[in-house]
Amino acid sequence: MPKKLLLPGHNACAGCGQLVAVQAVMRGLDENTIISNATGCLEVTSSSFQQSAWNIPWIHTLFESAAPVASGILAALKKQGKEPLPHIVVQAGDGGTFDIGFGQISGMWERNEKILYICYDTEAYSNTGIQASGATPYGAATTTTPNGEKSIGSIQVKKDMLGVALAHGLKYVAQSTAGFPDDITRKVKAALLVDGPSYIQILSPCMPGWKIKDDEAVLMGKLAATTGLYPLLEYREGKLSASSITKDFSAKPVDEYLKGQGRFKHLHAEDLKVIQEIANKNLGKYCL
Ligand SMILES: Cc1ncc(C[n+]2csc(CCOP(=O)(O)OP(=O)(O)O)c2C)c(N)n1
Repeated sequence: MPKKLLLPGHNACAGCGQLVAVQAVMRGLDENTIISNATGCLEVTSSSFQQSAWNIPWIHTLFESAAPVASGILAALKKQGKEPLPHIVVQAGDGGTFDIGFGQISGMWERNEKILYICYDTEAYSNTGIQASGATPYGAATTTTPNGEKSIGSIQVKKDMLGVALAHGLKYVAQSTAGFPDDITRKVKAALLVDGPSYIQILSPCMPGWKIKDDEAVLMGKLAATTGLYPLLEYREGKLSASSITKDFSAKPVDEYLKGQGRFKHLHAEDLKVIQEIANKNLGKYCL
């Protein structure tokens, strides 16, 4: 039996989409792994003081420093002549990735180091009470973008972090969702084979943030992909090499994904049209 890298006993919400994704990531790694983990839900729920659910070397870093800490670990191990080098993995939420750690990630990618960066995208700062981040989608109500008489919630368009990663020349960039754990595990294994930096972004439904039921995280992860809003993607050497959107793909209407989530329930028909348009664009952009 392979060693379990994240043990039972963490205190994430029962049914947490991020934890489904994390367990799928861990199945793609092995015990020769060191993790640099930014502040956020995953860090808080897996390492309450005096306890840790981690069964491998794991370091909690400042919110903004997960990437440079990973670089430092790699540099130190190289200096020591460590062979084989462990897999160096960064884990962070979308707040730590799209916003607060953004500049430092760019520096790490510039250095062209063999580090796998995983972003668990809950589309908000979940741990501090669902504030909007650069990953929050159009129309979502958060505590900093509340809906109201004159507001539909967030009016920003989600930042294209995959595009940012590709612009740094990464040889492996992928996207998945907690609705497809085997896809996540496969992508982690593929990323580890690349000689250089890699980035995987995983949509991780959050029950309190999305206002969904405890058993709906995986369903929402599936619907995100099958509506075309969050397709499963893989780029190798800068080129789209795998996509859940193919020429004969027939997308479900976005309403099927949005209607089950409290964060979107205030939206009107004209707002849904805007979101449908975002999905339609994806159907063209990511079609293989
Ligand atoms: C520099 C800095 N700013 C803000 C905080 C407060 N803070 C701690 S966790 C957190 C939310 C993390 O959000 P995200 O990175 O999206 O991860 P999630 O909790 O959603 O998994 C915030 C804002 C902090 N610790 N450090």
